[in-house]
Amino acid sequence: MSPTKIVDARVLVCSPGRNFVTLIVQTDDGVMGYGDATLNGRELAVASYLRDHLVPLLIGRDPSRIEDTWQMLFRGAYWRRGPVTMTAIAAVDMALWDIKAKYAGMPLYQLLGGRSRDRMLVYGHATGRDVAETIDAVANLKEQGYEAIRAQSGVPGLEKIYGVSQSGKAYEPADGDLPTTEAWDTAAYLRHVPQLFEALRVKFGDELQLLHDAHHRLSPNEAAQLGRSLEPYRLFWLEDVTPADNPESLRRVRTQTVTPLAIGEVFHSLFDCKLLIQEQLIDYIRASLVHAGGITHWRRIADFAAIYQVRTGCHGATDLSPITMGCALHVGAWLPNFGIQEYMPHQAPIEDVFECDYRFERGYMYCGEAPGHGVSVNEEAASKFPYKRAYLPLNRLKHDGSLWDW
Ligand code: CS2
Ligand code: MG
Repeated sequence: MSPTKIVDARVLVCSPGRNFVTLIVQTDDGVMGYGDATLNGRELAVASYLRDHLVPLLIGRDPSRIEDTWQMLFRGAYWRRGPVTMTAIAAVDMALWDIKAKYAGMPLYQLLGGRSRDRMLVYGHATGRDVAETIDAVANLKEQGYEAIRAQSGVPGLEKIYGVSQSGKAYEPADGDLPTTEAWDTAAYLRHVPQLFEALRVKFGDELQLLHDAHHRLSPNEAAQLGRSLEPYRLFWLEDVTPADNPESLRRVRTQTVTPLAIGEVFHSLFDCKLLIQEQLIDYIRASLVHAGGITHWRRIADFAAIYQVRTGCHGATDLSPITMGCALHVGAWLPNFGIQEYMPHQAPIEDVFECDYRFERGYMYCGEAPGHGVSVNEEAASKFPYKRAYLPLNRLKHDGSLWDW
């Protein structure tokens, strides 16, 4: 059976614990496709882009023409790229792949070329206000079977820092109604991180894969210093050392350290990561399916990366909805150069709204066998969780209050 046309496309904004934007596309014979359109802290801009500008273009189209629709939305708009545009296009793309796979009666990975692996290695987040708390958090994840763990800890002298929850609950990358402010001190951070990893290696030995995220806060020279000082602890990767705007910064870092580098959660397209991949300045590309144009564009990034021996490490923070995770796992099951998948479990009451057929077990994730990407949304349940404005925090230098990279 082949679908003929799209009869409805609606945008759902809900906040079951945090904000998510979902595009629901429906065909004339009632098949539904779901796409994630969540851009943390700027959710309504994407909702409007979809409702006001893309939905009118979708009604009446043949949903099986995924490539042509992608080309129309990307090249046809004249104004290309940018996080809002690429997130909106991604939502349409995911929904259309979901529909195609449902018509085929196959799980999405089959349409992409079938399985290359049985399961996807994931890394979890261990955070603590100090080294001792981070050690406990790592021990807890190890206990759950994680083989790869990202470790972040509070830095002495800094009250609050990226990735570390103050409440003792899981860290959520979103603040309240208005942003809070964190204070930053690069020298204190550079002194502290090697001590954290020294303590972790002493405690857990050599086998555990350890990762760390510097969240775009260092200059190329500082990043090179950090990479070198972490070499004895053999990280799986060091993430986002410098701001992603200047890819050529990584040239300096790369020649100064052999610590593996990962970057890309703020990238929107292949054009953002082309130089990094081509010059082999990174080991892992971390763009997300939702912010980099969906399955159609993301697999082009991954294929391009494969030529240069760069593997993938898809962004998987809780500000991406389960739909993005479902798609990432199907792509991961097929992708020859898959590296690892980030996994931050969503918190309750998200399971009231999103139904997912993927699962986590002892350090790995498994995508389901249901036709499509395996994630759907209960619209009635979603309506009980209205949108709540929420911002990411701001970061300012501790000594003079000037704004710094977040
Ligand atoms: C992050 C995110 O997962 C990561 O590596 O750096 O938590 C990031 O801060 C958020 O996705 C921002 O929305
Ligand atoms: Mg990150």
